[in-house]
Amino acid sequence: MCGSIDCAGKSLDLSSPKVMGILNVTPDSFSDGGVFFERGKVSLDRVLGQAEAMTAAGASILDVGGESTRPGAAPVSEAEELDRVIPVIEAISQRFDTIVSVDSSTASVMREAVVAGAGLINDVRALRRDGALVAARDTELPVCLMHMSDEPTTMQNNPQYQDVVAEVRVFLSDRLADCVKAGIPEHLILLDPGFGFGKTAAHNYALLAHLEDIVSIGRPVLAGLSRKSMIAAEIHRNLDERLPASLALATLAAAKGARIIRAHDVKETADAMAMVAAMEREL
Ligand code: 7PJ
Repeated sequence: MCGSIDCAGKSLDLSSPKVMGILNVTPDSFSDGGVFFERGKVSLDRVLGQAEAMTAAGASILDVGGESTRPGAAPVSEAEELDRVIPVIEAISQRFDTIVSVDSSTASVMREAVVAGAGLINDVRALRRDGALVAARDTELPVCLMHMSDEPTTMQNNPQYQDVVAEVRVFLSDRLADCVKAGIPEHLILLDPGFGFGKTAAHNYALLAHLEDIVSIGRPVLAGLSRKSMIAAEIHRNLDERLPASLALATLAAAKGARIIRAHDVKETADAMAMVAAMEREL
């Protein structure tokens, strides 16, 4: 059972599963790219409207990202990433009590994000970029370490594992140990198997089937399954038709012990998590 984590003064209670709402301030994310852009610039009004709606719908965390990590996405410059996310983090944290996480692998973005009011770092590269580990440690924020083999540009080119669950488990426990050795307190670390990042549909379903093996590392697990292509591999649905399957995957992950579900559809996902919480009260 997970307790609470301090996110820059805001408490995140993980005794029941929580929803992280996705706020992509990118022009090119795979399912919601460009929705907050107006004439090539991020529209703060639009982002704040969405932040308010997600908060009202039950999001415990809002995940602000300025780099698209969809397969084959073009890399973004550091200056562009700072420009996209820092004003958004600042604006949201000034107005809402919801915890803001910064979805970034870039050291300077992490350092500026904490000043702007971020309460959590979400790094799909698990602090492997130059300077990221030290930057994350210096912020004293909780950090989510995600498994990704390779880089987004090439990660879906024939991903191969002998035993995907064992390999992801070893990666995450080694990374956890490295980060603790580098000075990040263990109680501030979350883990994520990285659904869809350098994995076939079968790899993703194997990770879901054996999610307990990731949970058993002993840190809270975050799962991002919302609208992902593992759904389309089974049922050929367009992005806007993947909500029921996304809720099923979120519910399965939470029932297997995931404590944070990263989702586009916050209200529906929060309702699903309330059902998991109700069941867990009787365990
Ligand atoms: C994830 C993420 C995920 C974490 C993205 C998408 C692709 N961060 N960022 N876990 N996915 N921690 O939204 O589908 O699964 S971007």
